[in-house]
Amino acid sequence: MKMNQKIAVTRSSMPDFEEYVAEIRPLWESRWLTNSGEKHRELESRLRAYLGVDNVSLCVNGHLALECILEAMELKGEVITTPFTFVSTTNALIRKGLTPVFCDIDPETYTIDPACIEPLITDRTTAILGVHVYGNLCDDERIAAIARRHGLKVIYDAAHAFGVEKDGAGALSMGDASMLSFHATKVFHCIEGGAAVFRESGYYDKLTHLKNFGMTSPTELTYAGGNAKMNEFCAAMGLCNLRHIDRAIAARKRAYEQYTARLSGVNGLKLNAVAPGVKSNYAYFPVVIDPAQFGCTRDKLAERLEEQGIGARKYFYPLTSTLACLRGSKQNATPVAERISAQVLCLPLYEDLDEKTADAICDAIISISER
Ligand code: T4K
Repeated sequence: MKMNQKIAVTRSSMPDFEEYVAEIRPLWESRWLTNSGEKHRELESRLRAYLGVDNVSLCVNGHLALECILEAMELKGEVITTPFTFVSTTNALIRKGLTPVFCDIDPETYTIDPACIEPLITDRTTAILGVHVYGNLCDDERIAAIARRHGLKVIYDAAHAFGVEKDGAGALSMGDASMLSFHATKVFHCIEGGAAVFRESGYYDKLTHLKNFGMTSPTELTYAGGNAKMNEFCAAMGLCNLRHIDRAIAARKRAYEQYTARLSGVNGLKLNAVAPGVKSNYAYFPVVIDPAQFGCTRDKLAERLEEQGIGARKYFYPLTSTLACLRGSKQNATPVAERISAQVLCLPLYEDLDEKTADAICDAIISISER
């Protein structure tokens, strides 16, 4: 069956139009459109309360938030990281003059495998950069223990982990710093946006200057900073979306559970598991296809779904260790990451994915597997 309308892998949540207009109306009066205005300050303070962290600094997007974090921490040398992520994570390291050292991933959570980290540590290693991919949390306890033993910093790319908690503690309480993405495709979005979250307030202050050209006052040019500030229109969108975030996550949960119920018996299809004690945000619905059992490869499944108007996406293929600028440099073997990257497919998941559409997507997958 072909869908009447193409179904994309995701679809931005939108507040009521009038609500957004009411939120931005004061900007016409104040003419204050950016540079840490009222909306920016209010969103930072509301996010601190919602996420339960003190040092949240809003940025223009998640990518630059991560670059600013690396800059604020003055990291040098090698950083142990995962190749199974959106290319932004690895690009941020390279663009800040750091060498990414790729570590394999855990076959269940798809996050950096702590058992593989220690053999990769050299005297040039300064940090570990994990990614809470799909909102699955890294094993912070084991990572923190390794970091303590070797005097390393721990940073998390938490682009997918907005609002995720483990045993009542927020994902952002992990590590020395975390980056959040508020891109239009994320569970919580500001059209474009992101944030840097720090354990230490000193880094927060520094990042606040770094994202505004490194000026500590109009006449003090302290750091060679760039421009990574969030504007007032994006902050206003964030304020609206934050009011409805619990409803958005509940709607995603419903669709997620529907997929789980319908697809859990399908041969050769491995579903993502929410770990015990974790409050998920249901950001993505990745499935891993074992072609021998499922009856066709991930690529074939993606192609057949596409023919029926279903836009599932290969998040994340290829591995970021295949980046052109890294070719020729020695790479560690990451066999689990390679396998998952070749077999994973993210199914459409968004707030207003209705029951009928989710059912039709499941029907399509089941019928492809039975062919
Ligand atoms: N780290 C990780 C682990 C990340 O996943 C990301 C971003 C980052 C870092 C960097 O954060 P940001 O700097 O972006 O804040 C998308 C997003 O652009 C990107 O933000 C996201 N990860 C990545 C996983 O996905 P594309 O190239 O797949 O997006 P695109 O344009 O194909 O959009 C996918 C679907 O989303 C569309 O088919 C329809 C829907 N969509 C898209 C847009 C742009 C909407 O509904 N509304 C929209 O405005 O990268």
